[in-house]
Amino acid sequence: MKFLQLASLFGAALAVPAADLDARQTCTTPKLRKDWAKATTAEKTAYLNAAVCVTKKPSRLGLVNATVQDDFAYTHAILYNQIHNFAAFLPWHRYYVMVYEKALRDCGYTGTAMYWNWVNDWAAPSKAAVWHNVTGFGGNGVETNPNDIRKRVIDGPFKNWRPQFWHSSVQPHALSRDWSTAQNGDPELRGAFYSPTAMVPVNAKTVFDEFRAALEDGPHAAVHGGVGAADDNRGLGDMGFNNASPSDPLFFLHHTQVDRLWWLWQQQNPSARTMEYNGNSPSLPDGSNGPPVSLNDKLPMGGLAAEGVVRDYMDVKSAKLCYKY
Ligand SMILES: [Cu+2]
Repeated sequence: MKFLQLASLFGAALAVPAADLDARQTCTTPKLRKDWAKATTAEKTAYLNAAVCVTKKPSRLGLVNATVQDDFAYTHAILYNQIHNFAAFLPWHRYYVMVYEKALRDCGYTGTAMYWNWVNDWAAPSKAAVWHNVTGFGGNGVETNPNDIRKRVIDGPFKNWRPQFWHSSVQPHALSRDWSTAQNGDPELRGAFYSPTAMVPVNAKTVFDEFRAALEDGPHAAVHGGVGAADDNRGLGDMGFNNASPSDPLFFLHHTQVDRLWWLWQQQNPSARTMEYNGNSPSLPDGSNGPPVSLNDKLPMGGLAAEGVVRDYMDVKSAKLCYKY
């Protein structure tokens, strides 16, 4: 704004038109990220075509027999302890989803990341639009190989997709999902853990790192486990308790929703919360608390993209992000 005032004062004396500077340095037209359930068939098809393309393009990191999708899973797996269970979880995954959105664009997509609003689907998550076999990501996995405990996804656009990584090791396998079933008191796909009622105490947190912990450990973990692991101890699907969970393209709809919930929390008090960042870094090897986090902390992205700085990924309308929900 200050610049525009100067521009009007000095008028023609300026060498660079104000509009050009705005486009480079600020976010003037944030792109809207949509709810998968409300997107049109054409929008879903465009997204899925690009997402399939990402699972077919050769690795840019030079990983053997791997694709760009594997690059994402690998990067998430090797950085795992630097990006989970403390404050960086939220800005790191915000940046990471943006890098994936760029990968979709490299595959011809012109839209934005989309989200699975699982809060709306909590009562019957298996009926969610994201599982559709044509306009979604395919459904639950089934046992197709008695020698493999994983359950293979056999419908939808990713039925032939073979991720390279399982946890942090090379272990080529068919994309797998193993929805938790409504048994033994465990609700279908763990829906009760991300119902509107379950979200109340999460959204009521008033300190950033308490909100982050409640969101990460509660609904975020429930969706990973609900989609990817009927058995917590083994993890039978890619989305389950698996460092390489981004092998399932659905990961990015899940994490865009996590990102949106953070944004909604920030919007409850934007002036205080947009740049609110606190808590401790991971514990040190001797077991003592890590140092307090800072907005100047780095966000490593492996070879996927340039290293980021937390402060650039706090505000969705920052120059590096520029989107809205
Ligand atoms: Cu993660």
